[in-house]
Amino acid sequence: MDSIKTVAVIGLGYIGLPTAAILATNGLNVIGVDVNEKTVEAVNRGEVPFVEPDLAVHVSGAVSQGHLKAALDTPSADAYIVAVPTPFKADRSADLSFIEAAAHGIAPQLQGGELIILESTSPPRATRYMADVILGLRPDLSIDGQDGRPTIDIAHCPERVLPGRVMIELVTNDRIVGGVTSRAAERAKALYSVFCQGEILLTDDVTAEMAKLVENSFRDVNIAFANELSLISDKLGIDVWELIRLANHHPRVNILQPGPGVGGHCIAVDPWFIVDADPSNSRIIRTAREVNDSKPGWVVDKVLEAVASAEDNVEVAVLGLAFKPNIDDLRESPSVEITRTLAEKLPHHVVRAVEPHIVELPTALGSLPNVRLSNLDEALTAAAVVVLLVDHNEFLDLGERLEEQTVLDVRGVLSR
Ligand code: SAJ
Repeated sequence: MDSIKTVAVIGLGYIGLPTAAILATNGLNVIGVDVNEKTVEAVNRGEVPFVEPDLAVHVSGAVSQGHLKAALDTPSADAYIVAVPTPFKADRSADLSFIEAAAHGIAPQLQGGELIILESTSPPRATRYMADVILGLRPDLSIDGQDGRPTIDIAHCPERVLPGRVMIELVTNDRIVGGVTSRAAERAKALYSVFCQGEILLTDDVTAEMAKLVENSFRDVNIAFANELSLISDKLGIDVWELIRLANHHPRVNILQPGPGVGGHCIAVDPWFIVDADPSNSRIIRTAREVNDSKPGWVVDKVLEAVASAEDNVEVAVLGLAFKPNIDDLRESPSVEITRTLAEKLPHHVVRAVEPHIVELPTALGSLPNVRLSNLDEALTAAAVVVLLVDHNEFLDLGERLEEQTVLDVRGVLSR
């Protein structure tokens, strides 16, 4: 149906590079564009600038076959996929400056007939905003052929892959494709069909933007419910883990697990885009964010209470810094925030952080004189107060080794 032979992927991060590589290994000519010179050089050598299972073999194969190249400037192409960051600003609205910059790179290259897809997680109407920026720079083009102007097709196709399983989920997950026009959606579907074996579901651009945000908000709201139960249970003096286990025996109840708060750069961010789009109606979504964001502070207060009722200068062991089990990713991790706050509030106590997946503390912790990266044995021997923050496999069978210390089990590991 389509004559797409060359694709430019703007942004060679966790999503852009895997997408570029998989398109290239499926025979398309792909040029990856990034502002980071080191990333461009690494990809052109066939190397990968970050760790993701199976990505390296795809990139080196595609580069050596001549199907994948990287560049600093946006080239002319038949299709463009924009996969740049959309962080949130201090007022929690989305920062669209990277999308604007991508649009400025693409606009001068267009001749009419191109397909432009936004993949970045975006607030409602960001795709239309990108279209407006491009058409503002290129008034000779149009979306609908009005006044005989050549057309461009614009769609949103949010990524939904789980880090660590990207190369598998890119192929197997269903995808939502939202077109600014139905022709744009059909063309985007044809392009993703090159590698996606899941169902490709078509809708409009704003519904596609919201679908991605809603998926992550659904998780956030349900985790907030579990975190709220953990506070109420603590007040009532009952075990929240037992409570949830019992309630989940009901055929229509499935409560998630409480924890130290929500980490990562998706679930803790995306709900704010919905709140920003409609503040007065997003009451549950906003409250859920606030409940989850307040959980690290509650954990800190509990640890401070335990330390206050122990002898002077006891050491504190914090088990786990990653934002979820069995990974090394510390980004937006509530455990890092808890460890930092504890170290600041307890300047005369040693805080031992145990994180089997890292060899060096992140700067936020390494710069504090009383934080040490310790192995598990050292920490359990030295500390009188132990805080279990991440359910890494290494921490699942500690039962007998935690009998002497005061233990705060924030993940319910000991109740399993
Ligand atoms: N968490 C809890 N209790 C739970 C489940 C999770 O406290 O019962 C916490 C985790 O410990 C972690 C955070 O939530 O701190 C998020 O972890 P996660 O594994 O639920 O999700 P992410 O952030 O790694 O990936 C999510 C996924 N979205 C959904 O499951 C709806 C993924 O599919 C998306 O592609 C990704 O966000 C993204 O890029 O948006």
